[in-house]
Amino acid sequence: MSEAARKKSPSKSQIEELLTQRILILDGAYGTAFQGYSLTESDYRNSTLENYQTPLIGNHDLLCLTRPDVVEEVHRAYLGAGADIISTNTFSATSIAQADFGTESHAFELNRAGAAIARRAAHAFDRPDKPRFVAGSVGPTNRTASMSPDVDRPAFRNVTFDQLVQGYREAIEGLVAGGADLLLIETIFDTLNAKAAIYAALEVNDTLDQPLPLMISGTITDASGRTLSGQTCEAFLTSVAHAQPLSIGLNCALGADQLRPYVSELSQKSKSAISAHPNAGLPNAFGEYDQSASHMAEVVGEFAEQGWINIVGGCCGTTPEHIAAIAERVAHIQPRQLKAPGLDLRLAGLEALNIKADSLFVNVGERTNVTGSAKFARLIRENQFDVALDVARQQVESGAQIIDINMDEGMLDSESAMVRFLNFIAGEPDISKVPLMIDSSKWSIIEAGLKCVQGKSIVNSISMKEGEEAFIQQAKLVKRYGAAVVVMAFDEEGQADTLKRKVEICKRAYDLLTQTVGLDPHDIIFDPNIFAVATGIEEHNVYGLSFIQSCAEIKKLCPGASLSGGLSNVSFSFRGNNVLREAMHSVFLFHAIKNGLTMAIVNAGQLAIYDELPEELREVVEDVILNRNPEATEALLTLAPKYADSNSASISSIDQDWRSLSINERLKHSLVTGVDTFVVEDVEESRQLAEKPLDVIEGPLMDGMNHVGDLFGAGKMFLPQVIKSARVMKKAVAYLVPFIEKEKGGGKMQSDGKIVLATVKGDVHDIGKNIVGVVLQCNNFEVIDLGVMVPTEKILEVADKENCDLIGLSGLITPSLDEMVGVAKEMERRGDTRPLLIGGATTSPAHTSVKIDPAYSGTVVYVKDASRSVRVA
Ligand code: THG
Repeated sequence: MSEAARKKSPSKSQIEELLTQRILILDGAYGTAFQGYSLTESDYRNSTLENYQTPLIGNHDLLCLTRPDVVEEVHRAYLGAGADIISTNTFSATSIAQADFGTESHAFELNRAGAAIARRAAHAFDRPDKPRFVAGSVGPTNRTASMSPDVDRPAFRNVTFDQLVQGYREAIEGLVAGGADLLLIETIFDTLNAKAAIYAALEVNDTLDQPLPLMISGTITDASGRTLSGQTCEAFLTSVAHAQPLSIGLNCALGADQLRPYVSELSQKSKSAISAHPNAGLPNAFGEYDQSASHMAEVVGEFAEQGWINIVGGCCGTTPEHIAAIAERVAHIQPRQLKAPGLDLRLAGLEALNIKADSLFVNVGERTNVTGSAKFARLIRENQFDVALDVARQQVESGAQIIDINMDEGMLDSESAMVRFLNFIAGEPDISKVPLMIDSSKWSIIEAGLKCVQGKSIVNSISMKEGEEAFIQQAKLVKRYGAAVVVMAFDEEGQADTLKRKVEICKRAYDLLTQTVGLDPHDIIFDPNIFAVATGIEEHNVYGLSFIQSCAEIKKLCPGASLSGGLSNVSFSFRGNNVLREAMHSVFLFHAIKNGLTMAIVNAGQLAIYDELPEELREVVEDVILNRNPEATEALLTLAPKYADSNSASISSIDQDWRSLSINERLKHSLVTGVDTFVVEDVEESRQLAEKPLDVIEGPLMDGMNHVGDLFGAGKMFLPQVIKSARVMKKAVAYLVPFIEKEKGGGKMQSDGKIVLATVKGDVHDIGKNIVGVVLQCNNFEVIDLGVMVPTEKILEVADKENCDLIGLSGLITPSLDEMVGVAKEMERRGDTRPLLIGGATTSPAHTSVKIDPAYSGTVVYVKDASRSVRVA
């Protein structure tokens, strides 16, 4: 490497400074540029490459060695067009991608030459007021680490994380040697590949005085707005955030127009600078890109005007003419302002999970644990991984927002079981949408797991049990793999059992992690040890209370950190009596959450509701958990037989007294407890009493759901329970629908209008919306229901295509409010004039009139409940 080239490298802060001053221009396509040179096979060969049997034509990266003049000419054309940053012609120059041509042994040389050529060209154009930068291009390779190339073998991979790291390291070392100023990890279609590239880049950076800033650019392959490996934009952002990239963005795949919503989203959600280098439109029937320079400049110019971007350029099909037009268009537009880092624990599977200080309690599914579930253990032992997947799926369906996976068992090859199961999960989008918690007491198993997950997962766990050195070493790796981490309150002397030791150990670990390791405090989750109580050993009686008290203190001493625990541990001494165990879990959580517990590993399908516990049971359990009197254990043991269940049923099936309540109370009870056993017979009874079948929905059923909403809002119900309620509600509504339709006289009548209904993106709640759909259909409206999690684009496209008269949006959670404002804005931009109907639990007349209405010049109507929807429509 030339020392001059190395010294020239700007630091991250220098470029960051420049990025605040203006939008930087990136170059355009290389492949299409080379096509203009009518190159032949001999152009791809030199003396070292002349004996290859396979054709090398089309392996453009080889030109760095064989026709450096051509490569340099293209660089110069882009520099001449105004590019501040040129990327090296090394997109496929890893040993892994080159292996297709048999040229893998040239990988280092290709990268070194590619960077040197670009550096030479950049030097020639450097001016003090317009420095030029060389971004070493690091492509995705032609293999995917998180997807199987063979449909019949879902856990199979044709490349491993370690192989990718090795290939990337060599390529990056070549780029550094050739004088690259930045590294551009681009066209990411599998985030796990990108994480390997980041891992390699951070390793190489560790050896440099002046680390190379990283630019990261993903690619979206279709209108779903997801990467090829299935991640949403936000999940992708979260999963690569540990790289602390200079910029993050999107390139390739779609043209600028199609990239619009995703660039907007990244811009809202990322803390880094934002880059975009789209294709020149979508390929035409001949595979050519034919969007004109002026059109593309107009589209990305609008991105710039929206304040979304800091770096812009082109990908496939773009030429120096495109880059010149873009440079001119954005020259006087202010760059996007950089944002301060976020204050939440960010996790991701295929979807993002952000846990904020005021977030509700987070459920981590415990069942995918060979020591925690006999069934799961048997399935893994018998190698029935595909069936074992159902255990994971069922946790997610019951409301687990994260799943804990543990393969620690003496008779098992735990490491390979972990890898295999995680690879299986990666192929199941309904499971892998949630972040994973990789649970093992052996670091090697955790590390093997980290190499399989593209999202941002949680390491469970590390501790100081083997001293500070091992702890720091593991924490550094956690950071490099881009995970969050559970830290057990465990030191050289053992597990912390007293309040004092729990707090002291966590604080000591916190200081090491934040000061020595440099971990973001939001990535730290303390587990102050939930131990079994009521074991008969007197010292154990205070364990529950110590944990609960420690939560509040640790929260105070360790700002930013979260708290977790293994809930089912607390009731180990009542194994076999699920009713008692559930009651203990419910009481324990009730108090621990009040003291700041963020999440817990729980049996998501089986959580009792504190308020619904039989009074006498709750009293005694509370005595035990809070250690309120020395006879508590004895009292609980006395009560135990009364609640002992013969068929391991759950608490809600024990108490049948509620059957004697009034019909409305019974419906409410079924909804709150999520028990569907009697709901159909009760709904039928209520229907016979009601004037109209619709009155049952709008009366007792909605009352019941409102009560659920209140309990949820007060933290007395958790997500898994709300999901159970929703299922009961759906069952009730489904029963009533035929009656409602019959009442309308069936048959098709002239439609009074057509409405498209959708629960907005990011939200999965649809009960209210579904009722609106039923009600409207019963009143002669044609309803197109797009379901849940519907992106703005899709709603508006369908509205156009189906010629709808109205658009109706629904949402239950707070972020949906912003999403609705987004829809209104987009309708305004598209010149829509249709009325927009807003409904759902968090929506309000105030928010609708103050935030949504001003964004759209058409009519915006707040619809209080389903019964109003007809008149409004
Ligand atoms: N902290 C952290 N991680 C943990 C724990 C913790 N991981 C494991 C464990 N503790 C949490 N997970 C479970 C899972 C299941 C049970 C308890 C804790 C459990 N299982 C039933 C039993 O053993 O009786 C199994 C019944 C069945 O076979 O279905 O109780 O504390 N960081």
